[in-house]
Amino acid sequence: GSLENYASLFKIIQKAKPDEIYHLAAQSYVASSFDDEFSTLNININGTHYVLSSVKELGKKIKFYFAGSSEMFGKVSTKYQNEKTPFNPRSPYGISKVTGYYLTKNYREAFKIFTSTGILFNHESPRRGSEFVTRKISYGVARIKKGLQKKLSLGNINSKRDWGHARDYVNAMWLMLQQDTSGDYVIGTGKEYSVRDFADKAFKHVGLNYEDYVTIDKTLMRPAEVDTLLANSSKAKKQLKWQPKTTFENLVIEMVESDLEFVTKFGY
Ligand code: F7E
Repeated sequence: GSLENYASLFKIIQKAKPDEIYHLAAQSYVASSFDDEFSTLNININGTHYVLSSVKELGKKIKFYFAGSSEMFGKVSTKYQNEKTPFNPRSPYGISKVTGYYLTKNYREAFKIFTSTGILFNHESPRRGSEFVTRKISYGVARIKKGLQKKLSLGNINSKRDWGHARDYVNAMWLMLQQDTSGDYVIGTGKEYSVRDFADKAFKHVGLNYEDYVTIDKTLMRPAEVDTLLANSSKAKKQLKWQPKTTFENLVIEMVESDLEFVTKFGY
């Protein structure tokens, strides 16, 4: 199916007769959303609306999960963000997710459909695409260690994120749809590290110093940056009994180890 095509989504949902829908599909790369605002807004907003509308039209008791994002908080004025923190998005991507959040909420309130939004902070793993900074670093470190690359160019290495492991976060999504009532949940680790910290740990893991390899490329800086994001997941911990299991250190090591294995096996 295509998020740009209501009929295709409707037909798939009609045919599959799902009990639960996890709507994760989107143009999810924040930097690209500045280059092509129109596609990002069209795909992310209309795509979400099409899935929600199909659920409503099909009249089945489908539980719906919407992938919200910490990018909805954007430029924050509080150290920690929870479900009550005001949204202040800084990118077309963030704006599209705020709209998706309100669409999801409105279908819950107006049509009594079980719809929940997970406001997920950055979640990483070896499966992350290399356009995102964590995988760019882990892959770059592996290539540098194996002599395939000399330098790693990055943008704003001072920006801070609450990085968790995708495996833990998928578990949170599933838990949200196993509840008796729907709602919104902030999902993060409650710990914050900079891009620089990630690079430092990743290079250290293979016995190198990031300062000898990282170069700063100003063209990788965003027109409007989100400097810091840090989750307060008390609601999820209490209501979903959810706890993140992977530490930042283990996340970095898992990603670097996986890329070392990849580079050794395929040679690129
Ligand atoms: O950037 C900085 C960059 O592209 C993280 C998506 O899954 O999480 C993700 O969004 C930070 C930013 O992820 C480079 O400026 C420095 O401050 O890995 P990212 P993101 O923008 O935080 C949220 C929760 C989502 O919902 C999104 O879909 O790292 N940074 N140097 C860089 N970022 C990239 N990509 N490349 C660099 O070279």
